Amino acid sequence: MSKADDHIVILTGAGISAESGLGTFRDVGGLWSRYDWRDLATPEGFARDPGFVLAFYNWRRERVRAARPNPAHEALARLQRHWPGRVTLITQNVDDLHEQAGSEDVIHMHGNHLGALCAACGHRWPAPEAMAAADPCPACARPATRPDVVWFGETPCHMDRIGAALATARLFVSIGTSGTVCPAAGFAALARKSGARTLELNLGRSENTDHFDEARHGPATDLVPAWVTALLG
Ligand code: BV8
Repeated sequence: MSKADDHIVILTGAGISAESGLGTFRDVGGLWSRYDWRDLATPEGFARDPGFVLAFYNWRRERVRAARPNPAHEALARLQRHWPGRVTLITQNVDDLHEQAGSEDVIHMHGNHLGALCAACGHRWPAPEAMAAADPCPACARPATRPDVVWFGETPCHMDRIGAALATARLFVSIGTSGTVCPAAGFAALARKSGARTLELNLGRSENTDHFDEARHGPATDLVPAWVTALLG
């Protein structure tokens, strides 16, 4: 593949940031094996105990601040710079390591934790270092501050853009995701339906490895730079 009209669509998950020291969700010792996602990643959990949820996201925001992009993030930024065709980068991650590596126009379908959202009026603003439930919204002044991330049962962001990208993909590549969470878990099958070739780069078999024409298993910092170098020749 090297034609200028070849559109590559990439989906990343927590696994691409694992070697930057950020935890994944469903691996052994992952976040959802230590905390109950119903308490921390649902609107109901936030309504029950906003302080607990905000403390969790403050802690994760602090860890992202200390993290640096790894060679897998850097390789994708290199691909975006040098590939003659379109590259659409979709991430389920709420960290900003793709942007720190130089990637542009990253589609954060589950939001991004550098943003704050008012649960009352929908106003968005840059997240403070530490978010507190009593923080007044800069627009409506009501104490309804929450992280600008998508929780379970909420609608993912940019789904129109994502659907349009999957419909014109020639190659769909999934990197570092367990293929557990919908609708992202269905993207490979959608891309395939539009005639795309599908490739999985993941530490191990994901829940939807069978949706892929090819699967390479190993650490992202090995697989992704090698794949990008081979693609760019
Ligand atoms: C939606 C918040 C409708 C942000 C997260 C029953 C009840 C309720 C809901 C549902 C239900 N059944 C289905 C649903 C829908 C639900 C869902 O899918 N639930 C599943 C779990 C059953 N989905 C939703 O609710 C979504 N909304 O469906 O709305 C809709 C749909 C379409 C259009 C309009 C409306 C919203 C989902 C968002 C949930 N938000 N977190 C945050 O705090 O981060 S969940 C969490 O999971 C994160 O967002 C994360 O991004 C996401 C996916 O996880 P992964 O990234 O894949 O991480 P994981 O740990 O699972 O896997 C890591 C992988 O990396 C592993 O495979 C591992 O092997 C690999 N790896 C590890 N190290 C490395 C590596 N790979 C390479 N190199 C390494 N070094």
